[in-house]
Amino acid sequence: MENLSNGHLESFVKIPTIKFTKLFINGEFLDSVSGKTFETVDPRTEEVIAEIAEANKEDVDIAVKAAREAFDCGPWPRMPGAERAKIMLKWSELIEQNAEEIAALDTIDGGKLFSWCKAVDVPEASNILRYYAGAADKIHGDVFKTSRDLHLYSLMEPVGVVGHIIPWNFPTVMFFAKVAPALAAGCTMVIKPAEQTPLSSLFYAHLARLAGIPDGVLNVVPGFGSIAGAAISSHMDIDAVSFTGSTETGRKIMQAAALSNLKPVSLELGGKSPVLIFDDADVDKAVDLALFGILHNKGEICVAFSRVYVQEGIYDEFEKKVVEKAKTWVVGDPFDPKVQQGPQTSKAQYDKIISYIEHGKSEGATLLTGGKPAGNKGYYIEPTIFVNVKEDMLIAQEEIFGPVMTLSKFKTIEDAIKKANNSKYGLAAGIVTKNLDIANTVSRSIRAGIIWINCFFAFDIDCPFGGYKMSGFGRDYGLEALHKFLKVKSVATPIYDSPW
Ligand code: TXE
Repeated sequence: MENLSNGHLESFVKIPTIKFTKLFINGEFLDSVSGKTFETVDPRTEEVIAEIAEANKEDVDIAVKAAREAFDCGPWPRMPGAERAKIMLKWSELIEQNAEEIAALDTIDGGKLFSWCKAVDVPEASNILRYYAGAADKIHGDVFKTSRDLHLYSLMEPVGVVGHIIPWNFPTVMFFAKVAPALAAGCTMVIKPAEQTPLSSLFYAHLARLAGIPDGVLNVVPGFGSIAGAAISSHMDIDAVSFTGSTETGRKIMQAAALSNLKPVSLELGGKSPVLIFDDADVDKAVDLALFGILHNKGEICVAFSRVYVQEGIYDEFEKKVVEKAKTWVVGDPFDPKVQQGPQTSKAQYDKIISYIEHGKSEGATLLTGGKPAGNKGYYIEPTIFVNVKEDMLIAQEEIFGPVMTLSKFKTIEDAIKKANNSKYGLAAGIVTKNLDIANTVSRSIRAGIIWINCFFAFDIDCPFGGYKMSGFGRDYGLEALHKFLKVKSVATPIYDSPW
C-alpha cells in the first residue's frame, strides 16, 4: 500500500489548521448550551483532528428560532431575487479563493482524494451556487385562464424555515445541493452536517458570513443524528426537511415529520446500482468503467456500480481483466496524487464493509481479489471482487457502501433487465453497449432515477437527481430542486364587481 507519511506529503500540500469548531447560529460561532463537544477523526491516521461543539435539542431550538426570526422579519425572503443572487455569487467566489484549504478539510475529515476535491467537489460547490443564483430572480407563478369572471393567479413563495441533514460521503457537494436552491427560493435554514465530517460546513458558514448572508438565514449545527438530526426532523417550527443518507434513517425522518407538523420531506437514500455490460462492449473500456463505478470515493457513493452484470460472450475476458486491473489500483494516503482510493470515512463504515465481506465469504460467494484491510493504520480496504454471487445473497441485496463489487453473468436482454431490477433500491443504473436499440430498451425498462449509458457519475447541475423505490423521493439538482423549497399560493379576485 502506498501509504505515505504526512511529513512527506506536506511538501506538496499544506494540511490546514482547523479554524472553526463551534456551532454557527445567528451569524456567530458559539459553544453548545451544554458545553459538550465530540471528536472528529482523521481516517488516514485514526487520530483526533478537532473537538467540535455538539448541538443537542436546545441548540437546534435556538438555531430554529434564529432562522424563524430571519424568515418572518429579516430581509432575505423579501429581497429582490437579484439581490439574493449577488450575495450567493460573492459566496461562490470566496469558495473558489479558498478551494485548496476546503479540499484539504474534506480530505482529512473524510479520506476523500484531495486532487478530486480540489478539482471537482469544491468547484462544483461554486457552480451550484451560481446556477441557483441565476434562478433566484426567475421564480414566479402563473396566471390562469378561468371559466368564471375571475382574475386567478399563483404566487411562488419560499416554504419557510428548512432543515437540511447532510451525509458524510460528499460533505461539500451535498451541502450546496441542498442549501443553494433553498437560499435562491428565499428560505432560511438549519443545517446539520454529518458528525463524521463537520469541518468544511463550518468553513462554509464563515464564508457565508463574509459574503453577506444575513444573520439567522444560515445556521450550522454539527451533532449526532439521533439527537440534533432528530430534533430537526421532529421540530414543529421547521417547514420542510431535505435529507441524504441511509434508507433506515430516511424512514425515521419521514416518521418524525409525520408525527410532528407533517412537514414535507425529500429523501435521497441508499442504492445498489447495477451496470449491465453487453457482448458488443469494448472490454478494456468496460473494465475501467466498472472499476471506477465501484471504487471511486472508495465505494462510498449512493450511485456506486456495486452489481456488475456481464453478458456471457465477453464474461471470461472481462473477469480476467477486471481482477488484474483491481490488483493494480493504488490505495493509500488521499493527499498523494498517485493514489486512487483513500481510507473509508469512519471506523463504523470500515467495520460495516469488513463484516459484509465476511458475510459474503460465509454465504459461499468466491472472493477473486481483495477482501482485506490494506495497511495497518487507517481505515483502508482493498478493492474487492466477488463472483459466484446468488441474487438473494446479502452482498447482492444490501448497500455495502465500500469498494466491494459483485460480478455475475447474464444471457439475454430480458435476463439483464430482470437482474437489474431485482433490488429494493432504484437510484442509478449503467448500460455499456454500442447498440442503440439495446441502450434505449434497457434504459426505459430499469426502474432507477438516473441511467448512465457508457459512462458513470455523469452529472450536470441542470439535471434532476433522485431515487425510485426505496432510494427515496424528491430531486436534488436542476430547477426541480428549487420546487422543494417553494409553496404555491393561489390568489383570486373578481374582475367585475360581481357578488361572490
Ligand atoms: O447514515 P445516516 P450512516 C448509507 C450507507 C451507509 C449507511 C449508514 O449504506 O453505510 O447509510 O451510514 C443523520 N434523525 N448512506 O449511519 O444515519 C446523520 O447524523 C435525523 C448512504 O452514517 O443516514 C447524518 O447527518 N438525522 C448515503 C445523516 O443522517 C439522522 C450517505 C446520514 O447518516 C438520524 C450516507 C435521525 N434519527 C450513508 N440518524 C447516500 N444516500 O449517499 C442519523 N441522522
